Amino acid sequence: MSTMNCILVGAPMDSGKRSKGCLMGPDAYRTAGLPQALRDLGHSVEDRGNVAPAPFTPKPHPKLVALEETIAWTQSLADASEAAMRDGLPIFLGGDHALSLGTVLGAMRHAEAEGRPLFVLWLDAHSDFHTPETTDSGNLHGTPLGYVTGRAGFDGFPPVGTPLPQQNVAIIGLRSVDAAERAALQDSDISHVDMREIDETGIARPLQAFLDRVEAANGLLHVSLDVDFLDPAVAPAVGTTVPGGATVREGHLVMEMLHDSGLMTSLDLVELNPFLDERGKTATLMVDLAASALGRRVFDRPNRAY
Ligand code: EXY
Ligand code: MN
Ligand code: MN
Ligand code: MN
Repeated sequence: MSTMNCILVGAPMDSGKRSKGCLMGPDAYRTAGLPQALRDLGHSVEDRGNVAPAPFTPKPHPKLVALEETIAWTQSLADASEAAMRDGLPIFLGGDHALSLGTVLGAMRHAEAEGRPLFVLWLDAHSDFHTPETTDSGNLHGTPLGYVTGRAGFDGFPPVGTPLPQQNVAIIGLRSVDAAERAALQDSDISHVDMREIDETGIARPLQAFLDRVEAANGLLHVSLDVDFLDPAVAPAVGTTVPGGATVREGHLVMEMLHDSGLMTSLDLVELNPFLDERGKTATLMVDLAASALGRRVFDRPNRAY
């Protein structure tokens, strides 16, 4: 990947769940030095500030948390995503994972306009494959992959148009999947890689197999990095921690392989809740991971002199 025009888009979205704090995420990434880290790698950085949701009228829903607000965010983020895709490499600063309802929809629209397929790499402890009908919690941050792959039940949301093909989605890091999602996933063509598989075979093999498919299809690649992909010991600032997550090195290996592939065309950094952080260590790790995806290395290539 050569030097890029990195476009930072703040998405202080907190409507995807009940617990609050992700609204502070965008400024935490800025404070943790993301813009300068990218400039230090030779990239140009355009910070477009924070997106606001489209106008909406709150209407309490018997089950779904902040439905109208989430729909309004989806509308505005899809537009912001499609526009940013035209101008460079968007990096969305979340905000909870419901922001991906809009960022992936915008990437889908852009990919369709380019006549290329979109692929999505979902780095997460959770599959986020619910629909508003299958979720028990009513938290819509557990539904973005259900929405973009065209599952039923998203009445009132922007129409997805041609759904993202399930075989174009890989979820890596799984260790907390609800029964309804598990049933739907097992019947799907989504590549779902759990931590047990990563324990046994390592994270590189399934990731490289997916990247090879993206390259063979001349695809665009949207990467969605949820803080809870990582082990809570190294990334505590998230409301949905699940023990047994990816190590710091597994996280960096994924990002370094993404950079080596040159395939990533947009990136979500989601679910950071600075209110739960320890002296900014999670925000700093996420910035370091983003920098690895944009080319930060100790050495350009391994030293084979040994
Ligand atoms: N599957 C659970 C639910 O739907 O409530 C937990 C979802 C957590 C979602 C976070 C963003 O990854
Ligand atoms: Mn998630
Ligand atoms: Mn998650
Ligand atoms: Mn399966």
